[in-house]
Amino acid sequence: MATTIDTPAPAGFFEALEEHAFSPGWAKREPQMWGKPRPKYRPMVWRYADALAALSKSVDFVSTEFAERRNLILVNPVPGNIYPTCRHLVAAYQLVMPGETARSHRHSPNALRLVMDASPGIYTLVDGVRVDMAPGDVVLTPQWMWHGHANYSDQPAFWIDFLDVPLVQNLENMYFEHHEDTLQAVESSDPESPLRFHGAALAENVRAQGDVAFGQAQMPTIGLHAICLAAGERQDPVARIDNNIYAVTAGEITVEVAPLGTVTMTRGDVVVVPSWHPFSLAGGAGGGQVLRVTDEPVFTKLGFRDVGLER
Ligand code: GTQ
Ligand code: FE2
Repeated sequence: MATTIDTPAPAGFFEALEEHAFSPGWAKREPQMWGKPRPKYRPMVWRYADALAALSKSVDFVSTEFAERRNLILVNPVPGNIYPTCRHLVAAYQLVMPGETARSHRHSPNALRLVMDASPGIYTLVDGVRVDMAPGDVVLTPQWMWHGHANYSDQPAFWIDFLDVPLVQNLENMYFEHHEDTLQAVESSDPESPLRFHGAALAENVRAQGDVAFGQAQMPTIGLHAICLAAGERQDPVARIDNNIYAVTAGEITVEVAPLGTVTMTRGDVVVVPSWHPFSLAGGAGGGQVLRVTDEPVFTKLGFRDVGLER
């Protein structure tokens, strides 16, 4: 074993280092490497009913004319955090009232929404193309595509947004701009847009296959899976390298994860399981379906998924 002989630093040595923006690597204020992952974020469940109630109240004093979006961000409840749902992703519940539009903009982050409640006449306008939204649909707005929303139905529209904003912020690549027209003009309509995944088709495919991955061609950083679990069917517990947000799309799903314990979730409820937390999902009474939104593609593309720790 190597031995080191430590002698005191000359007077003023550390102060002089600081002047040159140096810090001694042998005496760090806090360690920067550790033996096992230390997940910063924690598991959390959000209830659709709570979001519906709060968003419905907010209508009295928040209009989409002034707010960029009428949305409630699912902020991971670790001390000091004010935005991310987990390290690389953020989720939000959004409400657009009948007759309202949410103005067109574009940004470097990728985004998608999972439609919870919508009637005919509700659509997202993507680069001037009208893409209709029905309950259960997933509509993608990949990076830098213009997008705005319109509700020309007689019912409120609720959906859940997912974006890779925290990843993009970590990459120092966040930028955003408004469209010169408040809502971009509709140039055409494409109900079968490749950016739209119909809820009905997803539900049917997933009943047959259990797990259906989709949207990978359009979204480089966000993985999407429709997952179906029969009553009592339980996934093996795993601790994943990636971060996962699950939103229940039908039926009942239970999630088991410390420190939450076993939690039963129904349509519109969301759970985040940040990386390295062992967890398992199971079908509740009557079974259920979930949308899994994950940053797994980031780890895969960068080569971090299959090296290192035994997991
Ligand atoms: O609908 O374009 O929840 O840009 C957050 C940022 C929704 C959106 C959010 C957004 C949007
Ligand atoms: Fe947006």
